[in-house]
Amino acid sequence: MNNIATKPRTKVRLKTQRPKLHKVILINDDFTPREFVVTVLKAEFRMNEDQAYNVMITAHRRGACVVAVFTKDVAETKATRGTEAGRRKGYPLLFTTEPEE
Ligand code: TYC
Repeated sequence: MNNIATKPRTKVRLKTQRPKLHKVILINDDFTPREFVVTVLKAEFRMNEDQAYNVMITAHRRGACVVAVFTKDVAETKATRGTEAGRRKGYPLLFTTEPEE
């Protein structure tokens, strides 16, 4: 076969498939104690005291703070677990998720 006629002219570059990441967002409220928010962040998101305090105080001051990004399933599970931890204590603590751009 004629090599010149059959050789593809464009190289196919396969892009690596990466799952879209989702942000877990901590929402401020007026009722959940600061220390409890820190405890939940440490337990559910494996943060140390300083990391958890900084996320908590940022949400407190600005209204919300991105906690971390995960695949969709993990983000939703962690947000639900964090929200439920507050609910068990009667607090309105809320974690939401949204896809990253
Ligand atoms: N605003 C709360 C308080 O003053 C503390 C708090 C911070 C609650 C962050 C929720 O996502 C939150 N006790």
